[in-house]
Amino acid sequence: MSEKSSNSSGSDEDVDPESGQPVIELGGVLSKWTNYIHGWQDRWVVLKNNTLSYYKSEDEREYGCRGALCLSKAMISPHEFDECRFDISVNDSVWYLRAEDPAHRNQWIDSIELHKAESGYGSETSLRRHGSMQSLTSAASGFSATSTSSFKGHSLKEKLAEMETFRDILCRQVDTLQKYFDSCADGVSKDEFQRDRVVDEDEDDFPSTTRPNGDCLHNNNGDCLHNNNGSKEKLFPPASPKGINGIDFKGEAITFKATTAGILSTLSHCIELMMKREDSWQKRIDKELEKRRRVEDAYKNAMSDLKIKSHYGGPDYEEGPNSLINEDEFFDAVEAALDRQDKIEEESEKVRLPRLTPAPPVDAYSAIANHRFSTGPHSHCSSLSSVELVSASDDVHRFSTQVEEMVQNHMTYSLQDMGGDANWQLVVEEGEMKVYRREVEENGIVLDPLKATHAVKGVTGHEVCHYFWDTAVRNDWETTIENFNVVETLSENAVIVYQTHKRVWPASQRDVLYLSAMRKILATNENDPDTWLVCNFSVDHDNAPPTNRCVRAKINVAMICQTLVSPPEGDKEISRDNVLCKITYVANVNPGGWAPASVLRAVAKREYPKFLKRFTSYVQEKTAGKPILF
Ligand code: 9N3
Repeated sequence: MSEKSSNSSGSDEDVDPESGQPVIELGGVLSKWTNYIHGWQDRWVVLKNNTLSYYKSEDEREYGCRGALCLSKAMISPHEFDECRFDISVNDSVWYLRAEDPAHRNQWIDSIELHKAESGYGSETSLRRHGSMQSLTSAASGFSATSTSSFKGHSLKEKLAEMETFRDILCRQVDTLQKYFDSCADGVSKDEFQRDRVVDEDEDDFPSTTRPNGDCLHNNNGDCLHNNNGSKEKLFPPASPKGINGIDFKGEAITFKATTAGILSTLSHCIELMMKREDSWQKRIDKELEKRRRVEDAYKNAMSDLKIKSHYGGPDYEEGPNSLINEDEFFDAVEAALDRQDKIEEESEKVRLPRLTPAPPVDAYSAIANHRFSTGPHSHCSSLSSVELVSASDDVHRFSTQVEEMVQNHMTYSLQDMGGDANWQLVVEEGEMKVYRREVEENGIVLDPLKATHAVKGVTGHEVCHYFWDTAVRNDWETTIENFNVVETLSENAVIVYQTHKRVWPASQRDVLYLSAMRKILATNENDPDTWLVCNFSVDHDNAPPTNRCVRAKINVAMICQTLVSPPEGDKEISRDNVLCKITYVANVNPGGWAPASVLRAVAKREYPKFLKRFTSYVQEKTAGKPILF
């Protein structure tokens, strides 16, 4: 579609006879207004020899030009609104031209102006070789043939420009007509009226083109062929000044002009309004789009939340190496679960009847007298019968050696003062209770050994150990267990227990299978107190339920107690006011599984002190007002 033509300087075809310089010819396609019927038509326009001429197409140049304008007195006016348009007028003749785009229009205007200056007044040689002429030559290659349809309805502005063109044309028509009528009325000769006019042979209404010889072509009747209407008929017969058939043509024309001007201003007003509306709609669309984007984001988030929630309780959202919950979420969830458990506990505590207080001990004295040798819990202590617990030899079973070893270890190591050992850190201190731990991890599993010391008034070590060991009262103080059962009773002071801990979601549920033995260790030195202890340590057992639902935790726990008796005043009997139980509680728990370290540590820090307080208070409560069991 794009066409160009130029005789570059140096071509020997055309040489300026005056300067001897080659003549530059520029050509390109422009849309040219023809008439109402044919509208804008692509034409091959040539700029040469101070003349702008046009041809139907480049190929049809040989058939001669359809019109030409001498540029000497030509006025070039870029259109006010239509950026592609420019008009060239010489006297009353106007060509309405349209370039492909504003850039091309400007190039055309520039080169026509330059060409004018060059051929008219300028120093030709300098201008001829002017860079811009060269660049125009190449720019001309970009002048493309623009079809009429491409201008249709592109934008409201363009429509307005077209309307304006219509109006210009109409006005000129009116002027022409008026002149015609005026001349008819004044009896002015047709020749005079048409003096500058040349017939434009093509379909174009405008312009009437100046011919080099200034002649006007006439038909056989002597009328000017050109009538501005495209029809080559005789227009009107000469008429009176009042107009043909009494019509006031002048008045009509004025009205016509005014009307069309009104139409234009109304249209431009409409455009303004429409543009404003377009702006506001655009803003609304932008807003809506932004809203939509936000809603879509929210929707996406909600969906993924829902996905997570719908999987909660599923394997991906609980404890495990591939858990989708991060440590913080895990932590929060565990805290929340423990809080819930505490609350439930509190509620059930409120409705629970006061614990049944068994009958007071039968023989408090003998208990005190005998405590060094053989002590059995009093009848009030539990359903268990009195047990002789002097030495391990009285209590033989297949785990005896293991128990003995555990007991010895606890006696040797667990009772050791950890003062000065920087590895032990005090985590909680509340009254007499001090809780320490040593941070130990093995393969990412927290094994932190725990050690707590406590001094509990009014109770003995025997009592403390009894309540800690006796499964019959386990549910009275133990709040972390969901279920337990004695798998085997090894002897009167040794049992194998299987227990499931309450699940602390999202951590997996734990169970423990352990041997629980109670022992009294006589002091070697008469001034030292005897030691009562319970040790709970994990063992295997054939009757134990399989670990299917739970993660098996391993424990090695000891409750080690020594009773301090202060001498009673005067000849008073020893009362509970005179006894104090020194407790050393050690716990080594391997929780197994994959629970995050921070979570386990937080649980330990929270649960151990809670257990110690609750348990020791329970023992105090249980023994209060009862004979002392030494
Ligand atoms: C922990 C159990 C678990 C976790 C125990 C077991 C535990 C401790 C004390 C037994 O003194 S006992 O022998 C009294 C008898 O019941 C004894 C403590 C830590 C986390 C505090 C180390 C397993 C339950 C659990 C807790 C948290 N599972 C997952 C997260």
